[in-house]
Amino acid sequence: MLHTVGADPAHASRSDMMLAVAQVARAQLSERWVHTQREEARHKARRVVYLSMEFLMGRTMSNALAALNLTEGAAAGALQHAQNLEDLTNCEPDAALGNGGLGRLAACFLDSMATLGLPSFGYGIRYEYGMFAQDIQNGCQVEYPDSWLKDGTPWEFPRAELTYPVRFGGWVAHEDGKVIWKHAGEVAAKAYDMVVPGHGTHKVSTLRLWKAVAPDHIDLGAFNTGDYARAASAKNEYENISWVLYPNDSTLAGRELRLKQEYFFVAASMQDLIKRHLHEHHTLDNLAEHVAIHLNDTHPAIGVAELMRILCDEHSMHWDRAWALCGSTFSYTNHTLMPEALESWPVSLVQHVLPRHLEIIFRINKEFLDQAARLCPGDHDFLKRLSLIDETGERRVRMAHLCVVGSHRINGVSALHSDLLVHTIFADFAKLWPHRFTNMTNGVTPRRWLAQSNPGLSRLLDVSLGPDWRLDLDQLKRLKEHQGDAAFRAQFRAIKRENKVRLAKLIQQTTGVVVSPDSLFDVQVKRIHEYKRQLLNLLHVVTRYKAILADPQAAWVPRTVIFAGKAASSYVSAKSIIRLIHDVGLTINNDPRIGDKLKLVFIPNYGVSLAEIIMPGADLSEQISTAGTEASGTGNMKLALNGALTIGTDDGANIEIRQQVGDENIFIFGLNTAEVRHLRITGYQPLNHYENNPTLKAVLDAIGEGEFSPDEPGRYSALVNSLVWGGDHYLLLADYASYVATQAQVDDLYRQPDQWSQRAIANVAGMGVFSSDRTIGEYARQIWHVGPAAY
Ligand code: T68
Repeated sequence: MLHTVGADPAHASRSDMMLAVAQVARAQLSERWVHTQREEARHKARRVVYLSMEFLMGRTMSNALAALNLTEGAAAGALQHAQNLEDLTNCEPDAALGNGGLGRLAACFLDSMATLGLPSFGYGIRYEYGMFAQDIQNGCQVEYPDSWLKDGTPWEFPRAELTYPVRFGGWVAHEDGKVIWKHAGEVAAKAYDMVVPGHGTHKVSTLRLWKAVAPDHIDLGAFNTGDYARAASAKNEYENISWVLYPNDSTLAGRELRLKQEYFFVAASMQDLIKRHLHEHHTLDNLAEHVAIHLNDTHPAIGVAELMRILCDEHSMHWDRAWALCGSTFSYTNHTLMPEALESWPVSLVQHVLPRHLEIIFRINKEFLDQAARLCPGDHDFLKRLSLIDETGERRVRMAHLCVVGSHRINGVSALHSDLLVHTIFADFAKLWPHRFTNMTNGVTPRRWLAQSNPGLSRLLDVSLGPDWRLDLDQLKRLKEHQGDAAFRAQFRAIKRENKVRLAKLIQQTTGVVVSPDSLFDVQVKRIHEYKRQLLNLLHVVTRYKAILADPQAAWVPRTVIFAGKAASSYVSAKSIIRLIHDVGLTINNDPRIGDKLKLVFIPNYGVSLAEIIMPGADLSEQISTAGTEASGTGNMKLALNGALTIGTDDGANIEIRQQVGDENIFIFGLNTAEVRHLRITGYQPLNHYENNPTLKAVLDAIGEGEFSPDEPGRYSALVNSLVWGGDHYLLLADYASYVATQAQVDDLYRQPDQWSQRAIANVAGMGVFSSDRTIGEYARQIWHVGPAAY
């Protein structure tokens, strides 16, 4: 406290205490880190480089203490100062450098890479402002900047010596066979490292984040003349590149600044990895033998062109050789089939920002299309579909195509998703290169999502199975032996209840609504998006509300329906859904005829740390996307791992969860992917469902005519019309009846607490394969060919 925080221990504040504990962990991690780096360099280890625009890390403290085996020591230390460790860890802001699933997956993967001892580097952007903070005012989402760095963070290591220039714009000179990019502007990328501690090992990996800094000379001129305002604005123009995370999940943000962000972090990371490689190997000829570069979605796709530029223009490598090297270095994960999320950049914009890269992309495309034409001569439609350039309308570069031609492996994130990839958006490529396409089903780290978030269940597992499940989640299978033990089930139930009490407190603090921990906690937490169908959930809530009013004496199973999630700031219908949840909640929660039978709450500002409280307290996990739209889902895994039962569609990883837990331990409803496709082809008529199902009609009319918004009766007419008259793109009305009927089965089971616990335990027992250690093991063996370092 005295030496590192500079505070008097006798008068230390809570955040002083937090910083002091962090410094102890930081010092120990530093030692491990330096050792890991030294050994990896000495052994010239083959490394994975994971390029991602997003890393949704959450807090670091508890995870660091657990990795160092310091949790108990820290708790005892805190107690000496009349503090408890939980209050200290709560002082740390989340590092929310991501939108949702994709960013959190990257964070779970870092944890597993370190834990498995894989020599690995994550590279991303050190956003000054992460995912916006969500506030709710009069039921509406309001966004606030997330200034997570305002008080500094004890977890980063600025690397002043690691600064690389990143260039933009200008034009390209071709002089005597040499190519010279006469760039127009340059910004410096400065490295800030975050430690990624492994568990059960002393290995520590690195997350290296880049901050954009104006080059020194920029403001000198203005500064010297005393024009400080101009100096500041010139500086800002450069530094805004790493200023803020784009808060769009699953939609393309086609802005120049976004393209610059993508190139900025890729260019810096490439220079860094090439410098390291040259230092260890003195040639780039063997780059592919020592580095595997992974593209987390298409956001770092420009890396393919950048590596070609470095090899050919800067190191005079022959094009064909460079291209072969590229292909064996890169691999790519696709996270979505949604057309609005598929990145494509106008050719004119790429020309303006990255003129040399555009030339390279054109050449890659030409050679690729020549090759394809030799295989399928005369099939112009085929070539048009394959092209890296979309020529319909304004010409655009298709970034996913660049990734596919530039990678030796391309994977989806669940069995269904990977299968759809090769039958839909990548069908033509799969014809050319079937062996390139594979599946890597997602996983989540059991350290954060069970050991850290659910101490009660962790203790029970330790007693029943021993502590090894943290590093070998398949151990959970052995819970089956305990499922038949009534005393064990009672303990399991007691733990769930404690977690629900904790969640109920959080609900009261954040929403003011008092909910009963004895009610069924029905949870849907994820980004708000039409394809995820929060609105279908809400249709069920309103259905139930009306049914309770119609028959108040029936034996209703009390329910608390819990939502949380952010809507992209510009996504009007998603914001309208948030408001509707609040309006309906206001009506139901204040209706004295309803009491505890039904409550509806929306917990604001969903993020990693809130999720750590919500997941352990859930009974029912809502995974109700239209079949074929949710690539995988990872919240589904976290909830089941914490003993929630899933009600879900035949979509994404739900299908594999069902295979693991068995049909009797999951509630699957609605149309499957083939049925969705068939219905769409044959002509879906939502109006028929509206007219033929009086319950559904009453619910939609109530919402559409203003029963929940009497001050503004037309508030939700557009939302309802988009279902009944607007085509109901995500087929809510088609799945409604099946969903409501399945919810009744959920009630029936919940009436038998012991039966319910048995099935909840079966869910935990089946979650072994959904550890990100399994996922990363597969990537390492099958795609990256990287093994744990043996030192
Ligand atoms: C998610 N994708 C998938 N995208 O929706 C989810 N998009 O099914 C899957 O489990 C998860 O990835 C991990 O594989 C996303 O989260 C984005 O966040 C995103 C961000 C920027 C632009 C487009």
